[in-house]
Amino acid sequence: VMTPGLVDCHTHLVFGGARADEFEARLEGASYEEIARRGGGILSTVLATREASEQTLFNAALPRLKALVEEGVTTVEIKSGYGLDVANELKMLRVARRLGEELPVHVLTTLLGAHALPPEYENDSDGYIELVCNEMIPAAAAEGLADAVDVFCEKIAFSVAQCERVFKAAQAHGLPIKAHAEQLSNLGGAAMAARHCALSADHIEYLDDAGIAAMREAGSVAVILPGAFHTLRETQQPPIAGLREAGVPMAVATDANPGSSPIFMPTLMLNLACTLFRMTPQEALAGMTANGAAALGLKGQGQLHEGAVADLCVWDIETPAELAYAVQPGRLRQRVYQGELTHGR
Ligand code: DI6
Ligand code: FE
Repeated sequence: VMTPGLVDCHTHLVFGGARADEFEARLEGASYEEIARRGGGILSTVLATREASEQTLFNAALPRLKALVEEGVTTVEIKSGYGLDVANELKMLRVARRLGEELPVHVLTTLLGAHALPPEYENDSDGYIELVCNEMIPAAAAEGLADAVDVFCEKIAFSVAQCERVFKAAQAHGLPIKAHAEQLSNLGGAAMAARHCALSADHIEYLDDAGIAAMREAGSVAVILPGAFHTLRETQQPPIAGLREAGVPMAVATDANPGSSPIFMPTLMLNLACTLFRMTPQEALAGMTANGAAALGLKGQGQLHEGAVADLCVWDIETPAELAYAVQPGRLRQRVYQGELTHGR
């Protein structure tokens, strides 16, 4: 079976440290939210990422990206969001750009400065949002380091109003926007993002009908992230049937990150999207090809047709549905990137 090269449109592949301790704490009953509130979670990765040199971060991220590439990914998005100051956010984005120069994969970078509140801004989240808007976004734009800007709109992160400020600053610098929204609660972040013509709203387990309507209207892609749902043992399902009925395009991505989705296996996400959320294997595959591309502003890519970009995978399977059906690494027979054979013969 030949498919377009896989598009993983949502990852946090660049980070310092690891969070197995937090995994254990959650198994003993602590929630993701509780761990974040006591200074663990994203903030523990921030400390490790700030301490790491650019080279250390690059060396750590390279095998993660290799794992994706060896499973057929030809386009990947990599977010910052563990630096949370200008220098460290730019450092992360530089590492992401370098990764794309090192391996045969198209890397798009996303500035996620508004991911969590750094300790030095405790009790001053508006002050931090000003830093993101007035310094971080302009610096990333000036150096050409960001292809998009993302936010984490959540009670443990930033409010809808704060995220809206970030979006306005991004758009003033000509950068497209996207949002982590409705992951742990329904704040209306996805609808607000849609009103600003966001490329995508991601996670969206708690998305309501008004959010679906706003996304349909704006043409925003719904990025479904079953790895985080699985890892955090969540129970609130994203509204797949409603999205399907409304015709909102659905993407599927790994959300590969050290906390909520330490999973670096794209085809497993196809399987989880089907088993956990009852997406069809065809929807899941479209989610990691054409709709993943659309979530990155690459409309028309991630497709097989004459004249399309020659990013292709040939798999040792008999039908496309098998890609989602079996959890089985090693089925990629050939990988073609920009017309060049990069795997197999
Ligand atoms: N939601 C996520 O799933 C990632 N970021 C976010 O806002 C998780 C990041 C982490 O836990 O390190
Ligand atoms: Fe994420």
